[in-house]
Amino acid sequence: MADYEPIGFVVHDGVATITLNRPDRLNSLTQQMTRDLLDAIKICGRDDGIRCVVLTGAGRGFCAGQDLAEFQAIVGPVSVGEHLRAGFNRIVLGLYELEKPVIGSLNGVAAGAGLGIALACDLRVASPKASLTAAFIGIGLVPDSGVSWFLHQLLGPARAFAFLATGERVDAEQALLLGLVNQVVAADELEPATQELAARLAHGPTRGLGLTKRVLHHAARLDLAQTLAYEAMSQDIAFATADHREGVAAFLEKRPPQFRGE
Ligand code: LHQ
Repeated sequence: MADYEPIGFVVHDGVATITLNRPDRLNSLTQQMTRDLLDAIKICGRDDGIRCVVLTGAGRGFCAGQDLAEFQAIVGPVSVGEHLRAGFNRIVLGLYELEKPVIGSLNGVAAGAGLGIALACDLRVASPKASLTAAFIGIGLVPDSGVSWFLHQLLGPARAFAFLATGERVDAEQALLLGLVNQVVAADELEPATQELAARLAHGPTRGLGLTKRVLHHAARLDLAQTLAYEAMSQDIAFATADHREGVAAFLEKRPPQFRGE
């Protein structure tokens, strides 16, 4: 397996844990990190042994978005749009489209593109030390990395605009109230609570979970009739899995199911 320096990548018992690892810069993203993160996401997609992905940050930040110092040095030959298309857009879509559950374990601040990456995860567990800010407006930019899309979905247009226009930094409890995170746990509980949730998901019916993710994504942009059709089509696929048969057998035999992700 590749040796990731600016990011950690550990696989244990079906759970891949990716750790953004530039703590002195709040894990702001360099080109190297972006490439390594894309590699790690690709491995997570291809390896059937990985059944849940955890994304977290080392130190006191989750991810402060683009490394602004590095960007000063690289912008010019490469436009901002090209930079986004080649990097952050692929990270965000990669996480979103991964047909496995992805947990964002928010240890600290998520800002700018780092917020986009956090919101591209399916679930967010936060420490009280976590905070969320769009940050773009602070440097005169518009939201990128999917932040406008996710906030529109999670907050609705008015609250999304307020959050984006003010660059407000919300703490974990506010984020919970707003529905931006699923759960807040004590700082020293973040890792065990995240890994416990990840282990549960990694022992789940992986195809069913991946399809559930896909069905929800389609429901966000289809009308009811189209969603019903898409659900029915997806159910044909889920119905044909070994995990479905195991789930029914376990129910009838009154025992816990042993899902194998098949
Ligand atoms: C950083 C960063 C950082 C470098 C903290 N870069 N050093 C797309 C395309 C093109 C261009 C631009 O970007 C994008 C997408 C984006 O992501 S745009 C948004 C970029 N991110 C930001 O604007 C956030 C900048 N950071 C901040 O506003 C604050 O650092 C936050 C609110 C995240 C955290 O504040 P504090 O907790 O007070 O920490 P701090 O500011 O003291 O940061 C700690 C260190 O990390 C500090 O360095 P120092 O040498 O003074 O200890 C910061 O300079 C460094 N750092 N973010 N993005």
